[in-house]
Parts: sequence; structure tokens; C-alpha cells
Amino acid sequence: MKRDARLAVDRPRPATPGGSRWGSDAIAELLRALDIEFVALCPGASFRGLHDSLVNHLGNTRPELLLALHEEHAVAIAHGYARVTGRPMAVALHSNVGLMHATMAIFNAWCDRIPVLLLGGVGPMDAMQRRPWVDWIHTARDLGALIRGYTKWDDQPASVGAALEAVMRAWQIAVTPPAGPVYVCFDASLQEQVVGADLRLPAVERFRPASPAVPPADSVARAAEALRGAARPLLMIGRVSADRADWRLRVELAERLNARVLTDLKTRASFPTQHPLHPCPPGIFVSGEGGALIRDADVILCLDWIDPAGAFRLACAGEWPRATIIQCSVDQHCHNGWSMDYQALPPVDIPILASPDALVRALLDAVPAQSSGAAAAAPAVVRPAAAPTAPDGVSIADLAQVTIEALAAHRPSYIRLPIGWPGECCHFDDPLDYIGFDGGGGIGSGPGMAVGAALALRDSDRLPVAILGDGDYLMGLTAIWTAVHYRVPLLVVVANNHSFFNDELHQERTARVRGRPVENRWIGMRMSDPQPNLARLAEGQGAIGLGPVDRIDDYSVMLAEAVGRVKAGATCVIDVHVAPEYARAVSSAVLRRIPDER
Ligand SMILES: Cc1ncc(C[n+]2csc(CCOP(=O)(O)OP(=O)(O)O)c2C)c(N)n1
Ligand SMILES: [Mg+2]
Repeated sequence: MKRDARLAVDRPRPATPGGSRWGSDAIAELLRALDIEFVALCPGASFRGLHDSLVNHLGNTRPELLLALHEEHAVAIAHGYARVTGRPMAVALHSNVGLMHATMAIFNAWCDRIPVLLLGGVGPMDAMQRRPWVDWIHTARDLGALIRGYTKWDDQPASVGAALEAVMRAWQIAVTPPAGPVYVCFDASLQEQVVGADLRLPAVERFRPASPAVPPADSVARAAEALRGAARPLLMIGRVSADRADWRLRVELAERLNARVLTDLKTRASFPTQHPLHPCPPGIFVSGEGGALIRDADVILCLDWIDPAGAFRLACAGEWPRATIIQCSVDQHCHNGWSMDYQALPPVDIPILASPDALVRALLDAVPAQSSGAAAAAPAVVRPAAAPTAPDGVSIADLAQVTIEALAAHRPSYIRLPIGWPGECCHFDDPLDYIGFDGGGGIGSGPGMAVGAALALRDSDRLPVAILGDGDYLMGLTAIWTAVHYRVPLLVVVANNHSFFNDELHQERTARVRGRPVENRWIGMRMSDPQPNLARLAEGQGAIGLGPVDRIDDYSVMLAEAVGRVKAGATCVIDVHVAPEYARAVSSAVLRRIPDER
């Protein structure tokens, strides 16, 4: 990807050089020194000083403002961008109200361990300086408290010098694994005070984050010994790097060990899904076939797999597997008492508090290329049959099949796949083939994350594609405007079942358990009478809207047209009417509470 490729859509008239230097000028200069490419925002007077500095002091370049129509989208855009680049975007959030709007997206980034630099404005904290009414309703004490349970760090510095140190520290904490969102809140009067030319920025090169934690030699030795002696080793790959060299090393390790490999759709593509050692299609939950591998394994190596205990319980009917379990992750460093996204506590025989990618490298030194397992036959590939075609209309399985076949030649980067997407249609062979899910299960993030990821992919040879549920699309819809305004090519396909369908399944189950009419499951769920016209909602924002379409052949034609338009630079949304069903394997996993419900 080309670096520093400017969007240069909103060009400011150059300011006359000279004049005073303001507190927010120094903060903006530091953002540039940190190589922050964009500041996503919805405007607000609490950071009017910073806004002015970015536009008039730095000329709206490095960083460049990225206007979003909702703070939740601004953060989701930063989330999607960081998923692709690995680098934080800054997001400016207006006092209490902007921050309140942003919270769900911050939570998603937190759960996904994604770095985002949140910059708030507040006050003036000095009541003597406040404008009547609005400065009072938009001033609150300790704004960081709103998001402290799902950010790594926050601060409200009391001077410009302290603000520079706070931004430097925030950036360092955000990018250090486990990465995550951080929040620095600037008093409006601090931004608007004059500072001397002698106020120096921190020398960024002297404040770099530490290298990822390397596993201790004795832990590597124990893990290697267990894996070398294993007859049926299993790798469960979760949050790992997007680096292609690390990808190849993972494949090398699995092949040397002749280990079977599980991946899932909560995290980015991390292993070739068509490799013979990867026998089960990935899903949001562990499938029946994946569960059999867990039950059968004698050594399990979890590379920061999200929720190993949950996967084990699904696989082993609420019990623990017999295998020796190795878990490598630094996640424990960010667990706190507010959020339970740390998941159930798994039994771990060899815990390793280090970077999973560093462990893979170390294990390759400790597992010889000619280990005993290497000669063994590759396991049979278990591929469940695709879900049946819907009797009338388009099934999600049809949609998936047609989409992957039509896009295969265009180097698609799948930014999001909906819950019911069949794992058999996930043919991943590169970290950018699928960039992951929403992190915190906060619906409405899909469009924003799609725009942010597409922005990051805009100078690559990738076709950015997001397949979204209609509920997700409708909640986050106005993020599309940002893509159109900044000329970001993006293809969105909405799998439109006119419903918050996931929850219909919950109502059906509840009614069944209580002996009540299951046919009422749609009430309070279906978006009908009127059906929102998703393509027109896209067109209303300047995007190309295609559909609705309810025949698979028509969809194929429309998809080919959309690919052409996106390759020519357009943002394009296709509305595909799909049957309100998930594959049975998905629906039972979505519903089950363990161990009491089956
Ligand atoms: C902000 C938020 N509200 C509600 C939910 C509960 N929820 C989970 S999935 C879902 C349905 C999503 O609908 P859609 O995107 O259309 O996907 P579908 O299930 O229909 O395939 C809902 C409402 C949630 N996870 N997040
Ligand atoms: Mg839906």
C-alpha cells in the first residue's frame, strides 16, 4: 500500500504564515510526528481549537480530517482502518455527547484488541470561561469514567506540556499488545491558549513501544516437548499477526507437527482454509467437526484463540478435553473487573504470556523439520454439505456460493461476513482475504468498519467487499456517505432477510420452551410494512444502489456490474433479498447456553 497517499478531497485555503502558536497547534504537530494519517470526527466546539489547528495550521494533511455522520461510525472507521494497517487512526469526540455516541464502537474495538487514539474535548473546566448554557451542559467531570471499562488508558492533562506527554503515552499504550483504544481529553481552554515556540514536542523515536513479549525458553521447551510427543496435535489459531511471513511460519509449524488446525470467523484469516491440515470450515462457533478434533486431540496449542473454554465446553458437552493444553496470549494484561470479554477461564497446562507469533518462531527452532509426525498421512478433509437452497428466493448459501465464485478473480478482501455465512465458502489464502468480525458483537458497526478498511485498502490491488446483515446495515447506514465523499471504492452486499433474524431464533426457542406459539417469533423483529429500500438509502448518500434483487441469476448479473463500478472507484451497495434462515449448525450454536441448554 502506498503511504501518505492523500485523499485531498477537502482542500483548505492556505493560512497566512506567522502569528501565534496555540496549544492545539502543538497537539496537532505531535499527531503528525506520530504519523497519524487521519482524524475521523463529527465536529464539536469542545475541540474547535484542535480542529482549527488541523485545518489551518497543518493544512488538512497528515493528518487529514475524515468527516463521519455519527461518532459511532467515526470510531468504527478507525477500527476497520487499523484492522488493515495495524496502525491507529485518531478520532475526535465532542465532549460528553460525542463520547456517548461513540461508546459502542469503542467497546467493539476494545474486544477486538484494536488500537484507536480517541481525542476528546471538554469544558472549559474553568467555570469563569464557560459560555452560557451550552458549555455547561457539555462539561462533565471525569469523562474517561464513561469508557474506562473498555479502554486501556485515559487522561485529562492540565497543561499543554502534559497534553503532549499524554498523547505520546496514549499512542504507546494503544499499540502495545494487547492493543486497544485509549482516550485523552483536552480542556477547551488548554487548546485555545497561546504557547511559546520553545514548547518542544517529544522526540517520537525515543518513545517507541516495546517489542512483543518473547516466550521464556523453559516454556518453549515444555511446549515443544509436548508437541513433539503428540500423536494428534491440534492448533487453534485466534488473534495472530497479519504479517505474511508469520502466516508462512504457522503453516510450516503445522506441517512439521502434522497438526490439524482450527480457525474461526471472529478473527482475521490466519491459515489457508483449503490446506489439508485445516479440515473444518471456519465459523463464528466451533462446528461439530471442529468439536470432534478438540475431543480427539492429545495436545492443543491455542494461539490466542478467543474463548478456548467456550470452544472446549461446546466440544466436550460441558467437560474439559483430555488433551494437554498450551495457551499463548498476552490478553491477560488487559483484563479488568468491568468487562467479561475475557471469557470463561480455561484449564491450561502450559500457560505462555507472550506473543503467539513469537512462540511460533521459537517452536520452529525447537521442532525439527524431520519430526516423526511429518511422515504421517494428511488427515481426511471433512467438508459438510452446503445448506439447502431456499425453495423460493435466495438462500444465504446460494448468495455465498455465487459471490465467492464471481469475485474469486478480483482479489476480494472480505471485510465482514454475516452470522449465517457458510464456512465452506471461506477460501482464505492470505491475511487480507478476510479481516475479521466486529469484536464486541455491537450491531451497526458493519458499514463503518467496511468504510475504514476500504479506505486502508484503496491503493492496494484488493477489492474491498463487506457482506452485511440488513439490521447491521440499517443501524450503521450513514457511514456510507463518508466513503462516497472521500471517493473510497467499496462493495457492500446486504444479505437482506428483512429481519433482526438472529433474535427470531431466540424468540422461537423461548416460545418452544414455554409451549407458546413459535409462529409469533417475527413480531418485533421483521422490518416490513414498509420494507426499507436499502439501495435507495445508499443512493440518497451518493453511492450506487443496486436492487432489490430476489433471484440468484439476477444477482449474478448485478454483482458483475457492481464489481466494474467499484473498480472504477465507486461505492456500491447491492440489496439482495434472502430467506430468513441460517444453516442449522449455526442456529443451534447461536442459541445454546451451556451446559444447561442443548
Ligand atoms: C447494538 C446491538 N443491538 C442488538 C443486538 C442483538 N442482536 C444480535 S444479532 C442481531 C440481528 C442482526 O440483524 P442482521 O444484521 O439483519 O442479521 P441477521 O441475524 O438478520 O442475519 C441483533 C439485533 C446486538 N448484538 N447489538
Ligand atoms: Mg437481517
